[in-house]
Amino acid sequence: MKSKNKISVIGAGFVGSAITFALIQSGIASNIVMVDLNKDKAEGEIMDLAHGAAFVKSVDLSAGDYKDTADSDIVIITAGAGQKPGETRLDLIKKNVAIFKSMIPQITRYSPNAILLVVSNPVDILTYVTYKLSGFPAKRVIGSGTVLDSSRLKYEISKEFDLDARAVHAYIIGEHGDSEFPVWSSAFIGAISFHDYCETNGLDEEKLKEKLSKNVRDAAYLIIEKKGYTNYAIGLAVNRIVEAILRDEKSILTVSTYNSIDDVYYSAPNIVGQNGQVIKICPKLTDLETEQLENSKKVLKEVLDQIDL
Ligand code: 6V0
Repeated sequence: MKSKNKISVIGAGFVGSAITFALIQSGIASNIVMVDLNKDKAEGEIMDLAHGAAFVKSVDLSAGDYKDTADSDIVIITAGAGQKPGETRLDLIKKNVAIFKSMIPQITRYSPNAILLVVSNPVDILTYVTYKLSGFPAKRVIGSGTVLDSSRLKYEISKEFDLDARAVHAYIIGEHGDSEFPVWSSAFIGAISFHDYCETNGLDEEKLKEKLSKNVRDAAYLIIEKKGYTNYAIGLAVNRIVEAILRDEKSILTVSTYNSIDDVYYSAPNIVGQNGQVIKICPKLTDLETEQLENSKKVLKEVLDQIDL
């Protein structure tokens, strides 16, 4: 690991703050800069976080402007507008694309060698937009994608089977959104396939798959219904991606990456290291899963076709 790791977090809202909190706890960064249109918000968050100095590893925290993000190793983008009443999903996307058009040139001007890690939603669309606007190689522009959703799936399986979530290997792939789906054919509990585990334990596999998939798909909606937003688990997920990059771990994470054949960003298991994406290593899919992935790409392409870049 390099002796100095500089990370900039753009957007000091619920998500940007939770990510920064997770980064501070993990001690992975030596320097974190927060930028927000609302300067007071960024300053307030940084002051609050900085007062934990006595309990965490040394880290230089500041709120600033784009020039203060210069030479970042990673720039995490969480800024974005929220959906207003009466606004369609497409209106919101167009508004966020406009925000990205103003933000990305300022980020790339000061950190031409950074890895850009997009978290703002719709994450696959905005990661594509960031790739196009930045002119960076695709491997250095990645989205948090379905890293959080895969963690939700591992959690659901682990609760069902009363196991450690870290013993579960299972992926949600495709769009980070309604068309995402679990790759059940390559889900493993330790070294035992999900299918074999269900069979050995006399469980109704199809019923379980349906229940667990639904719980993952509904998770964000349910949390938003109850508390208005989601932030802590995405904070931990982004910290995990940052660790994989800065430590050059070559970890396998379902980040959103570019597919040049279809000209679209979507999530699949990817090896992640110090240069960003190393390679996509999507498992062999069943016919149904292939169909689901094609549908997910189609959903994303249809949105991209309606955006002017
Ligand atoms: P929030 O609390 O409204 O924060 C957004 C912040 O962005 C605010 O502080 C704004 O001031 C700031 N902002 C707006 N425009 C600009 C700009 N031009 N430059 C700098 N800052 C700006 O939202 P929250 O933090 O809850 O969510 C942020 C984004 O993350 C949203 O798009 C969410 O949908 C998305 N999430 C993505 C997840 C994922 O898994 N990818 C998970 C949760 C949320």
